[in-house]
Amino acid sequence: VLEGPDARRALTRTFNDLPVPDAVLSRIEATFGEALSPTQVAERILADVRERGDDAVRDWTERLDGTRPDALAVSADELAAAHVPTDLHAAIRTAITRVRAFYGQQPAHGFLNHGPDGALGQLVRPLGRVGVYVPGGLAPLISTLIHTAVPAQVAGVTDIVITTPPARDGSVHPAILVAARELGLTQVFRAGGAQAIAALAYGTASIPAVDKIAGPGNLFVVIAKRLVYGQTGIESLPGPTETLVVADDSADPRHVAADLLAQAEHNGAEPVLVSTSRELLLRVQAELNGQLEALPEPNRGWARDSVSARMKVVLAATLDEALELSNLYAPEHLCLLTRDPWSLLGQVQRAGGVFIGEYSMEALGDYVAGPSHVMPTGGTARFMSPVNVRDFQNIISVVGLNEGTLRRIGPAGATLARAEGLEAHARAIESRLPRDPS
Ligand code: HSO
Ligand code: ZN
Repeated sequence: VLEGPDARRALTRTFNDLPVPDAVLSRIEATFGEALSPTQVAERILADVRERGDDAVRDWTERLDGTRPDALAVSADELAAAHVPTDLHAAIRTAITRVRAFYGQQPAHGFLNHGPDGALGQLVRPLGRVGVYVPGGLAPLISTLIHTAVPAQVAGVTDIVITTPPARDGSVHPAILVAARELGLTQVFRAGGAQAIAALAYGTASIPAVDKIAGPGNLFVVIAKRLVYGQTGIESLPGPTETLVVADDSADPRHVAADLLAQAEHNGAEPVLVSTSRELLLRVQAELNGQLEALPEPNRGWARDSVSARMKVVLAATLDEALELSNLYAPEHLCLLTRDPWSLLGQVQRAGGVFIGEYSMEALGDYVAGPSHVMPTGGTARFMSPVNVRDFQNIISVVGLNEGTLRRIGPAGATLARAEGLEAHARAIESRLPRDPS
């Protein structure tokens, strides 16, 4: 149990110290025959796909995902034939409807004000082509497709390309295909990891280059997204998930443990518990062990790995300190399980999402609450936001002034230009100002 300065130190982090599990390092060594860093691996894959296109994507998919897809594109027949049980199909529709309704409320319009000065404003335009990365390593993240593509569609983007790693038999999970169909999306490609990011950034014969890549992924996906930024846009750098629960003595230890475990079952997750009650911490520990044992495999193994390798438990002196520590950590998810959680909202400064009270568990947010579950991780909530409509639009500034305004503000512009030593700028302004009569 961490306290005071120790807690502060343990919760201080930057994106650059993204945890690299030992298992990842040994897998790299086994695959490449040398000890490369994850960044070196991503760089190699990016360069290869840039040079050799589809063949490189196929080679890396074979090497890393254990299947060699002849056709990278999922065919129209395959898409049409995908089938899931009725309740799952209905749940997919519920999620789409809820996320669409949520983003429909995001103010995302421009303005253009015609006044005495002429016109000034901002045009808002949807991006041209967007790539959505859908993770599929341990679990086919159907909901991630919905939570990334819907805000793009609400923004007005019509050209959306999906990439997702194929299963070992080369297939894409039928639920992902059904979700794509429900969203009206037809471009689905079998590619994961850095090779998918490379294809979306540079384009290959099969996979078109996009203007922006969105969606979460494993360490290699996140690193690759950062490396291709500039070639193409990225919405943020969402990596392994993390949840910070703030709980006081009123919290039900069963709920606290359940919420921590729910996220712990994600690969590489980091559960953090901050409480003002030492007794609660102990009770949650006991609950956590019990609930962990009751989970089926392989989930138990995944969750146990997150809990034993990365979980942090903090005793805070007050709820104020708990919130201060949370803001320092800038969690992807902040869950408030306290007597009066609403009273803490004003103190929340840095988080991807805040989940208030016992009926708003983060797991519900992962699926059907409304806001996208693609939220900033790794401390990037200090400067990034959850996926939203604005990520899929650009703003164009509009300047349409009239002569009177030019006369009024032109001299100031020319003066600033000369102060910068930029004479041609000054003359361009003055060329349309009346000449000084003297
Ligand atoms: N909690 C994950 C997203 C997710 N959970 C998808 C279930 N499916 C990262 O926010
Ligand atoms: Zn989740």
